[in-house]
Amino acid sequence: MAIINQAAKELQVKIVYYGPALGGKTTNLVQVHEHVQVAAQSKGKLVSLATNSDRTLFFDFLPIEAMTIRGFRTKFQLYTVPGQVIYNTTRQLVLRGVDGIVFVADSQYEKMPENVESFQNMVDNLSSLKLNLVEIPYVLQYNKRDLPNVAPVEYMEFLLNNRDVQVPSFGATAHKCEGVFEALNMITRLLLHKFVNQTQIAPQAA
Ligand SMILES: Nc1nc2c(ncn2[C@@H]2O[C@H](COP(=O)(O)OP(=O)(O)OP(=O)(O)O)[C@@H](O)[C@H]2O)c(=O)[nH]1
Ligand SMILES: [Mg+2]
Repeated sequence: MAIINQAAKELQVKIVYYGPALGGKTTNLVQVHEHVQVAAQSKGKLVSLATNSDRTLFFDFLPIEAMTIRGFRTKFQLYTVPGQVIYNTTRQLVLRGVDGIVFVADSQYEKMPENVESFQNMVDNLSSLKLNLVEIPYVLQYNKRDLPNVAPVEYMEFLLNNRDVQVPSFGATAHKCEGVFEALNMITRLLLHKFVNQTQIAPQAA
Protein backbone atom coordinates (compact mmCIF):
# COMPACT_ATOMS: atom_id res chain seq x y z
CA MET A 1 0.00 0.00 0.00
CA ALA A 2 1.20 3.47 -0.76
CA ILE A 3 2.32 5.41 2.28
CA ILE A 4 0.50 8.70 2.48
CA ASN A 5 1.90 11.03 5.07
CA GLN A 6 -0.53 13.91 5.43
CA ALA A 7 1.66 15.76 7.93
CA ALA A 8 4.81 15.63 5.82
CA LYS A 9 2.75 15.98 2.62
CA GLU A 10 4.40 13.00 1.11
CA LEU A 11 3.19 10.11 -1.05
CA GLN A 12 5.39 7.03 -1.28
CA VAL A 13 4.65 4.47 -3.97
CA LYS A 14 6.24 1.05 -4.52
CA ILE A 15 6.70 -0.26 -8.05
CA VAL A 16 8.03 -3.79 -8.62
CA TYR A 17 9.65 -5.00 -11.82
CA TYR A 18 8.67 -8.66 -12.18
CA GLY A 19 9.42 -11.25 -14.83
CA PRO A 20 11.49 -14.26 -15.86
CA ALA A 21 15.20 -14.60 -15.20
CA LEU A 22 17.44 -12.58 -17.53
CA GLY A 23 14.44 -10.75 -18.99
CA GLY A 24 15.96 -7.34 -18.31
CA LYS A 25 14.50 -6.11 -15.01
CA THR A 26 17.80 -4.96 -13.55
CA THR A 27 18.67 -3.35 -16.88
CA ASN A 28 15.50 -1.26 -16.66
CA LEU A 29 16.53 0.14 -13.29
CA VAL A 30 20.08 0.80 -14.45
CA GLN A 31 18.72 2.78 -17.40
CA VAL A 32 16.24 4.70 -15.28
CA HIS A 33 19.03 5.56 -12.88
CA GLU A 34 21.28 6.76 -15.71
CA HIS A 35 18.72 8.78 -17.60
CA VAL A 36 16.13 10.00 -15.15
CA GLN A 37 15.68 13.74 -15.32
CA VAL A 38 15.27 14.91 -11.80
CA ALA A 39 16.99 17.40 -9.61
CA ALA A 40 20.35 15.93 -8.65
CA GLN A 41 19.57 15.85 -4.97
CA SER A 42 16.40 13.83 -5.46
CA LYS A 43 18.05 11.09 -7.50
CA GLY A 44 18.66 8.18 -5.20
CA LYS A 45 21.37 5.57 -5.32
CA LEU A 46 20.77 2.33 -7.18
CA VAL A 47 21.27 -0.49 -4.75
CA SER A 48 21.84 -3.87 -6.38
CA LEU A 49 22.26 -7.11 -4.55
CA ALA A 50 23.56 -9.35 -7.30
CA THR A 51 25.75 -12.38 -7.63
CA ASN A 52 29.08 -11.91 -9.37
CA SER A 53 27.50 -13.12 -12.60
CA ASP A 54 25.08 -10.19 -12.41
CA ARG A 55 22.05 -12.28 -11.56
CA THR A 56 19.87 -10.58 -9.01
CA LEU A 57 20.18 -12.40 -5.73
CA PHE A 58 17.74 -10.46 -3.64
CA PHE A 59 16.53 -7.29 -5.33
CA ASP A 60 17.55 -3.98 -6.84
CA PHE A 61 16.24 -0.79 -5.34
CA LEU A 62 16.07 2.71 -6.78
CA PRO A 63 14.29 5.58 -5.05
CA ILE A 64 13.15 8.51 -7.17
CA GLU A 65 11.55 11.67 -5.98
CA ALA A 66 9.39 12.63 -8.87
CA MET A 67 6.98 15.47 -8.64
CA THR A 68 4.66 17.38 -6.45
CA ILE A 69 0.98 16.84 -6.99
CA ARG A 70 -1.60 18.75 -5.02
CA GLY A 71 1.11 19.80 -2.64
CA PHE A 72 2.31 16.25 -2.05
CA ARG A 73 5.88 15.24 -2.78
CA THR A 74 5.77 11.95 -4.62
CA LYS A 75 8.42 9.35 -4.07
CA PHE A 76 8.64 6.25 -6.21
CA GLN A 77 10.51 3.25 -4.95
CA LEU A 78 11.48 0.92 -7.77
CA TYR A 79 12.32 -2.68 -6.95
CA THR A 80 13.20 -5.72 -9.03
CA VAL A 81 12.65 -9.29 -8.00
CA PRO A 82 15.15 -12.06 -8.72
CA GLY A 83 13.80 -13.94 -11.73
CA GLN A 84 15.46 -17.28 -11.10
CA VAL A 85 12.83 -19.84 -10.15
CA ILE A 86 14.55 -20.88 -6.90
CA TYR A 87 14.22 -17.44 -5.32
CA ASN A 88 10.48 -17.49 -4.88
CA THR A 89 10.49 -16.63 -1.19
CA THR A 90 12.41 -13.49 -2.01
CA ARG A 91 9.94 -12.59 -4.73
CA GLN A 92 7.12 -12.86 -2.23
CA LEU A 93 8.99 -10.60 0.19
CA VAL A 94 9.69 -7.97 -2.44
CA LEU A 95 6.04 -7.99 -3.51
CA ARG A 96 4.87 -7.03 -0.03
CA GLY A 97 3.29 -3.60 -0.10
CA VAL A 98 3.45 -3.38 -3.90
CA ASP A 99 1.40 -0.61 -5.53
CA GLY A 100 2.16 -1.18 -9.20
CA ILE A 101 4.00 -3.67 -11.38
CA VAL A 102 6.02 -3.56 -14.59
CA PHE A 103 6.08 -7.11 -15.94
CA VAL A 104 9.23 -7.47 -18.05
CA ALA A 105 8.81 -10.30 -20.53
CA ASP A 106 11.61 -11.68 -22.69
CA SER A 107 10.58 -11.45 -26.35
CA GLN A 108 12.68 -14.38 -27.54
CA TYR A 109 10.45 -17.14 -28.87
CA GLU A 110 11.92 -19.85 -26.69
CA LYS A 111 11.24 -17.76 -23.58
CA MET A 112 7.46 -17.79 -23.97
CA PRO A 113 6.93 -20.69 -21.54
CA GLU A 114 9.09 -18.88 -18.96
CA ASN A 115 7.15 -15.66 -19.48
CA VAL A 116 3.84 -17.39 -18.94
CA GLU A 117 5.18 -19.30 -15.94
CA SER A 118 6.56 -16.15 -14.38
CA PHE A 119 3.30 -14.28 -14.92
CA GLN A 120 1.38 -17.10 -13.23
CA ASN A 121 3.95 -17.16 -10.43
CA MET A 122 3.29 -13.44 -9.93
CA VAL A 123 -0.46 -14.02 -9.72
CA ASP A 124 0.10 -16.85 -7.22
CA ASN A 125 2.49 -14.82 -5.09
CA LEU A 126 0.10 -11.89 -5.04
CA SER A 127 -2.71 -14.15 -3.96
CA SER A 128 -0.56 -15.56 -1.14
CA LEU A 129 -0.35 -11.93 0.02
CA LYS A 130 -4.13 -11.65 -0.35
CA LEU A 131 -3.69 -9.38 -3.34
CA ASN A 132 -5.48 -9.65 -6.64
CA LEU A 133 -4.00 -8.47 -9.91
CA VAL A 134 -7.36 -6.92 -10.76
CA GLU A 135 -6.74 -4.31 -8.06
CA ILE A 136 -3.10 -3.63 -8.86
CA PRO A 137 -2.16 -1.39 -11.76
CA TYR A 138 0.39 -3.05 -14.01
CA VAL A 139 1.89 -2.73 -17.46
CA LEU A 140 3.64 -5.20 -19.72
CA GLN A 141 7.02 -4.61 -21.28
CA TYR A 142 8.07 -6.89 -24.15
CA ASN A 143 11.82 -6.56 -23.89
CA LYS A 144 14.73 -7.54 -26.14
CA ARG A 145 12.97 -6.50 -29.34
CA ASP A 146 16.44 -6.01 -30.88
CA LEU A 147 17.11 -9.74 -31.02
CA PRO A 148 16.48 -11.71 -34.24
CA ASN A 149 14.40 -14.51 -32.74
CA VAL A 150 11.57 -12.53 -31.17
CA ALA A 151 7.93 -13.54 -31.07
CA PRO A 152 5.43 -11.16 -32.70
CA VAL A 153 3.93 -8.65 -30.30
CA GLU A 154 0.45 -9.96 -31.16
CA TYR A 155 1.45 -13.41 -29.95
CA MET A 156 2.84 -12.01 -26.70
CA GLU A 157 -0.36 -10.06 -26.22
CA PHE A 158 -2.31 -13.28 -26.73
CA LEU A 159 -0.19 -15.06 -24.13
CA LEU A 160 0.21 -12.34 -21.51
CA ASN A 161 -2.40 -9.66 -22.06
CA ASN A 162 -5.43 -11.91 -22.21
CA ARG A 163 -7.27 -11.04 -19.02
CA ASP A 164 -10.68 -9.37 -18.86
CA VAL A 165 -9.13 -5.92 -18.91
CA GLN A 166 -6.19 -5.43 -21.25
CA VAL A 167 -3.35 -3.34 -19.88
CA PRO A 168 -0.88 -1.02 -21.64
CA SER A 169 2.04 -2.87 -23.20
CA PHE A 170 5.32 -1.66 -24.64
CA GLY A 171 7.98 -3.13 -26.86
CA ALA A 172 11.42 -2.41 -25.45
CA THR A 173 15.14 -2.73 -25.85
CA ALA A 174 16.06 -1.98 -22.30
CA HIS A 175 19.83 -1.78 -22.59
CA LYS A 176 19.35 0.98 -25.18
CA CYS A 177 16.77 2.64 -22.96
CA GLU A 178 14.02 2.07 -25.51
CA GLY A 179 10.64 1.40 -23.95
CA VAL A 180 11.99 1.90 -20.44
CA PHE A 181 10.52 5.31 -19.65
CA GLU A 182 7.41 4.57 -21.68
CA ALA A 183 6.59 1.72 -19.30
CA LEU A 184 7.65 3.62 -16.19
CA ASN A 185 5.72 6.74 -17.13
CA MET A 186 2.59 4.72 -17.78
CA ILE A 187 2.68 2.83 -14.50
CA THR A 188 3.32 6.04 -12.53
CA ARG A 189 0.45 7.69 -14.38
CA LEU A 190 -1.90 4.83 -13.56
CA LEU A 191 -0.80 4.91 -9.92
CA LEU A 192 -1.10 8.64 -9.48
CA HIS A 193 -4.50 8.57 -11.11
CA LYS A 194 -5.58 5.86 -8.70
CA PHE A 195 -4.31 7.61 -5.60
CA VAL A 196 -5.47 11.09 -6.47
CA ASN A 197 -8.97 9.83 -7.23
CA GLN A 198 -9.42 7.11 -4.65
CA THR A 199 -7.49 8.05 -1.58
CA GLN A 200 -7.61 10.62 1.10
CA ILE A 201 -5.17 13.03 -0.52
CA ALA A 202 -6.79 16.28 0.34
CA PRO A 203 -6.86 18.89 -2.39
CA GLN A 204 -4.28 21.58 -1.89
CA ALA A 205 -5.54 24.53 0.11
CA ALA A 206 -6.32 27.40 -2.20
N1 LIG B 1 19.86 -7.94 -26.54
C1 LIG B 1 19.32 -7.45 -25.43
N2 LIG B 1 19.85 -7.75 -24.24
C2 LIG B 1 19.27 -7.22 -23.12
C3 LIG B 1 18.15 -6.36 -23.19
N3 LIG B 1 17.80 -6.01 -21.93
C4 LIG B 1 18.67 -6.63 -21.12
N4 LIG B 1 19.57 -7.37 -21.84
C5 LIG B 1 20.65 -8.22 -21.33
O1 LIG B 1 20.08 -9.39 -20.76
C6 LIG B 1 20.87 -9.83 -19.66
C7 LIG B 1 20.00 -9.97 -18.42
O2 LIG B 1 19.52 -8.70 -18.04
P1 LIG B 1 19.15 -8.37 -16.51
O3 LIG B 1 18.65 -6.98 -16.50
O4 LIG B 1 20.28 -8.71 -15.60
O5 LIG B 1 17.96 -9.42 -16.29
P2 LIG B 1 17.10 -9.66 -14.98
O6 LIG B 1 15.68 -9.74 -15.42
O7 LIG B 1 17.42 -8.63 -13.94
O8 LIG B 1 17.62 -11.10 -14.52
P3 LIG B 1 17.53 -11.76 -13.04
O9 LIG B 1 18.13 -10.80 -12.09
O10 LIG B 1 18.29 -13.05 -13.12
O11 LIG B 1 16.08 -12.00 -12.78
C8 LIG B 1 21.98 -8.80 -19.49
O12 LIG B 1 23.12 -9.30 -20.14
C9 LIG B 1 21.44 -7.57 -20.21
O13 LIG B 1 22.45 -6.75 -20.72
C10 LIG B 1 17.61 -6.04 -24.49
O14 LIG B 1 16.64 -5.30 -24.65
N5 LIG B 1 18.23 -6.63 -25.55
MG1 LIG C 1 18.11 -8.76 -12.06
